[in-house]
Amino acid sequence: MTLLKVKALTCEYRINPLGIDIKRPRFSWKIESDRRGTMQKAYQIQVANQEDFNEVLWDTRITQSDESIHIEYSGPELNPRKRYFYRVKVWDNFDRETEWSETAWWETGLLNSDEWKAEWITPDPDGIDPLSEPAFLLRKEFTIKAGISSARIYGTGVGLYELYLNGDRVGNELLAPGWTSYHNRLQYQTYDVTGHLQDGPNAIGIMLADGWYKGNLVRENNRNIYGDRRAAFFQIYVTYNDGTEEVIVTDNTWRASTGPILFSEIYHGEKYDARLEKEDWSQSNYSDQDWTGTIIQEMPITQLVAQENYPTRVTEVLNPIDSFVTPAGDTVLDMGQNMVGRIRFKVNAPAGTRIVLKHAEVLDKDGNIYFGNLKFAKQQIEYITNGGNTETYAPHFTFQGFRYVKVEGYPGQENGLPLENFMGEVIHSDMERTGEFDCSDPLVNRLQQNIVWGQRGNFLDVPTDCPQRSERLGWTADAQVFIPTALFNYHGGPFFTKWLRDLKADQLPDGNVPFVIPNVEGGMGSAAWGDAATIIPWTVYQTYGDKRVLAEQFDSMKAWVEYIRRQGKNEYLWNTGFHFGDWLALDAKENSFVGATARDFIATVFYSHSTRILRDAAEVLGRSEEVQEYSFLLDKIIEKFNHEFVSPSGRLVSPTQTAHVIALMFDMVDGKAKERTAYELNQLLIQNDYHLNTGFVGTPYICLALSKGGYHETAVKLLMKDDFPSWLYQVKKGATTVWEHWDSIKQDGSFWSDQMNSFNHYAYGSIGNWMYKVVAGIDMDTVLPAYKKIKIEPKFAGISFTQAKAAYESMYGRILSSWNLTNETVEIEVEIPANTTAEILLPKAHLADVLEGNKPLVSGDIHSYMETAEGVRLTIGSGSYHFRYRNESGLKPRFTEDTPIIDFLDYSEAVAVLEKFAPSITKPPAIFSTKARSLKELAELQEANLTVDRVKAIMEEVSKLEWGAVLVN
Ligand code: RAM
Repeated sequence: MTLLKVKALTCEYRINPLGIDIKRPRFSWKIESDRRGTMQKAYQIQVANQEDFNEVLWDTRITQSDESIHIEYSGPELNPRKRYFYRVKVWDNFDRETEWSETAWWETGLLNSDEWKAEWITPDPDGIDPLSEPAFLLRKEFTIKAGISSARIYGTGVGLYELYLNGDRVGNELLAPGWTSYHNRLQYQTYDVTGHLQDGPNAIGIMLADGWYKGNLVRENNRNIYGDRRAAFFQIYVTYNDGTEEVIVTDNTWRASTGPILFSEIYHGEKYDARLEKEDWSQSNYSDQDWTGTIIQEMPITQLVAQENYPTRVTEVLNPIDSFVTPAGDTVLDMGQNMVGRIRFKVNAPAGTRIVLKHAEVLDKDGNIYFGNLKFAKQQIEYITNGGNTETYAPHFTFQGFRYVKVEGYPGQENGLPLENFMGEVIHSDMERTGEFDCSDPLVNRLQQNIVWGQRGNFLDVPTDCPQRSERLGWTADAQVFIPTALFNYHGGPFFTKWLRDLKADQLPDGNVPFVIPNVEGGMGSAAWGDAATIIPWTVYQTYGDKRVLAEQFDSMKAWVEYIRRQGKNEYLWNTGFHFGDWLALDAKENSFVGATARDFIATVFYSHSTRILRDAAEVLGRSEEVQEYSFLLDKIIEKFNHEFVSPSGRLVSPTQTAHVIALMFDMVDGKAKERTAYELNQLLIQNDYHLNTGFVGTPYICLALSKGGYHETAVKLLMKDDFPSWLYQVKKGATTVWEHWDSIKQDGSFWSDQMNSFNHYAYGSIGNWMYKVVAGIDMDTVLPAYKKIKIEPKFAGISFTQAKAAYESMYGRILSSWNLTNETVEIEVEIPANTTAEILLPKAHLADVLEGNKPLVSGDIHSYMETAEGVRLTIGSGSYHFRYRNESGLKPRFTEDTPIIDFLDYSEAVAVLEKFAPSITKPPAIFSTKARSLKELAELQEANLTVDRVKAIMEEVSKLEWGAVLVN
């Protein structure tokens, strides 16, 4: 019996999605096989009304095809509010046939606006001031007959809501309905509440707060951006066993009140007086006599769309690692990680006790908690106890970005805080984790973790710049530079599909793109910012093979390129208008945010980049006229660019790192000019002792451009730098997320200006893409997107990396690339999912020398192989492979100042290593254990009385062994 199985069925990227309004949903699946080289030959999908598949609604029959992602439903028109079941079976190239997959389902939401019977309601202004701060409570009692078969709630609110039924919270989603371009698109959510209802009387309750809709956003006192009234819009469908149905909707029979939430704001936090809790307010038989009525609020419903993104949820709970009193006398909790979410705490105190939590990201150099960088955001939680019992509380309609929490008023805090009573709930869009990267360097691994934490903190329904200060906006460049990294770490299909629709909705009629999406800022039009309009759909398409996103966004992409084209006098250069330039680059003039790279240079490069993407998208979508049109435009832009910005001998007019980086990265130069650009870039880095000075525009691509231009060693050196400015500098300064500035904390421990200093900005985390793609070497042949044709080309460099490994869960399944270098051998492991093929490069390998699974290469599973100047190139089918060959890369873990210190676990292990590398040593010296990462650092640290001279002497000694352990006699 061999194994061939269809697994991981998804509909519109999701497992069993509830309440989607896509009329032709798409199915994807993965194939599990115990044979190498498995390809799908044919598939069959069946869709049925019932789980038993007795009546099949749509049957693709056996369809000869190797497609296993995004197969579009094309059966009879779908009904609203209905669950459909589907299953898949496949045949492979070994003539095997699978069983039917496990049955999966999706359920439609409301597919047309006329299915809405509800009204928008809000408290009667005669009873409750509609502009007042406290969160509203809305409730309604209703009676259900016996024999319910199912029940659903569809609903939404402006600003944010929480839903309750019969005293229980419904669902675990937070900050619903999420943030969109509200006037154009407002998401509604669907809840299966069958289990919440009971025969007889029931009650529904809704809490309603300001949120992004009408709370503070952007600048202080900038309120009511979308509207000044909160409102709710809900519809309950109860279906009975006999097929009859009952509908309960929001209307003016609902009752309204305020409750314990006196104030709740995204930036500022929440104020909650537990004494004002209305016990049982969402239960039946609660007396709401003293509540006020509700009125119908005239608001459109045509903007309603079913939830598109993954819901925002608590995805992890962190326990504080410490609490302490600062020199200024504040009692502070340390969560050990700069996180985004909220604190849940327990307390037992007399009624009326006021507990205040103030959240911050860092401590200043004196060890005091630092609130300066929050700008107007208060990030403050105030809780007033009800008294009597142990109370548990976490805020409802807000989130904080913090590692440290100043606690005031907690009973007995002068004797230390009971850590077990505090929990850090991490909150973000609940995406599937798809990528892992690790390597032999612990600081690089910490950087990778910081990048992931940066993504978690800033993927809270929209991709934001930062999660702590009074900003937290969907800055387009930040999202654009980070998306390649983001899509390695997490599945971002639904997340970006939603955001792109908002981008399209907020784009101006002339094609101009706002700085932030959803657009609450006003500004627009900068190069590298607006280009999110093309880069993001293209990256989503490449990563997931999602042609629909591309088709949906095509007009928006084109409008952006055409917008640029109309700017200024020269159709082929972009040298007018406002641009952020190489934002926050270190080659900026004193007191300027903008790096030295000429802004028209950057703008023209991005004009070309967007045009190329548009051309390629047109190609994918079969729009041949546009292919021609934009190929022509692209050629012209590149020609003009060379005329304007490149000297006849191939020198760039803008002599900065960033200019060289983007010219290389986006193929602006060719031939000799390209070689020279790469050479000059390398020179610029050598002159700068391998330190970068790039900003938002250059940083994401600097290592990619170096590796691509033939200077991979330089790229690695850049990453491995740990003094200012570098990625590892911040890691060494204790960062647990990625900073906005290279010097958010300066070398002397002081901070960059309060005005704009986020410790959780993912833009510079864009280096992650290079780590996955180049260091570990997981890439794709872009002609067949979504990793249908995988390319694995690891790149070794220096002794800093002796090992690297990346795994990525693609649409087809898991891809692995892992390599390990020793003095003698190179080992490379790869995993290729079924229904894909891969091209592998074994760098610096000789054919005669390569073993796969301990055997010489033979054709078969290995489709082809040949020796080239770079090494052995192979094409293989799916499966796991283990290659081994002699290390002739010239990259041996030899000994230098930067040699990592190997931590031996025990004495016998050390002896074994010594025996292996220095057979002549009979009596091994003592093993020195140190916190230093390299000898150089050890010398700096002067641990255990080791003077620099002593370290040097040891280095000499050890260098003979070609091994990096620190050994002292
Ligand atoms: C800052 C944001 C963002 C950047 C803009 C230009 O306010 O934090 O990172 O894109 O400026």
